[in-house]
Amino acid sequence: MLKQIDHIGIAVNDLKEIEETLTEAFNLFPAFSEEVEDQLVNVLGYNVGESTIEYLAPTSDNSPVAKFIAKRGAGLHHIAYRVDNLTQTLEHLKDKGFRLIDEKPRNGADGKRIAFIHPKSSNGILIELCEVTKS
Ligand code: CMX
Repeated sequence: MLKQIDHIGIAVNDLKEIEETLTEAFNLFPAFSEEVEDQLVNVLGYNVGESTIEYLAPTSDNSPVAKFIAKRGAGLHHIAYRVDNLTQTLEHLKDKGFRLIDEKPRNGADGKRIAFIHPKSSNGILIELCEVTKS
């Protein structure tokens, strides 16, 4: 059902600082940078080999990422798994009794459709499921 780890999400206060550090340390440049209005975050995405890291900064005090940083500090926020059919995967999890944050796919960064499983239902780790829609 899971194809691969799509990305790791890291909550930060300041994307500019992250960008400067990664450029200075590794000569690494972002693969994409965008605001995801639906999630109240700005996202800076890096590809490292076959892996992707998304740095997330809140765009409002109401952002889930702002609440996360206030409560737990900056750091690992979620793991995202890629699936073939997100709607079907959500139905499967719902049938199994998992607590879903999103019962239907929403728009995420990098043109993907995304949905989250509540961390209370997944051993305290926030899991994102995502489906790649662009070719
Ligand atoms: N990982 C693990 N646990 C988390 C968490 C995270 N990222 N975020 C919150 N929690 C925990 C809290 O610590 C808290 O646990 P305790 O009750 O044991 O203290 C519990 O979840 C409830 O947290 P809360 O602070 O009361 O916050 P909310 O209930 O308002 O929201 C959550 C929590 C997970 C439902 C909300 O953050 C959410 O909807 N997340 C999904 C969307 C999201 O994170 N979007 C940003 C990224 C978007 C992107 O990648 O594009």
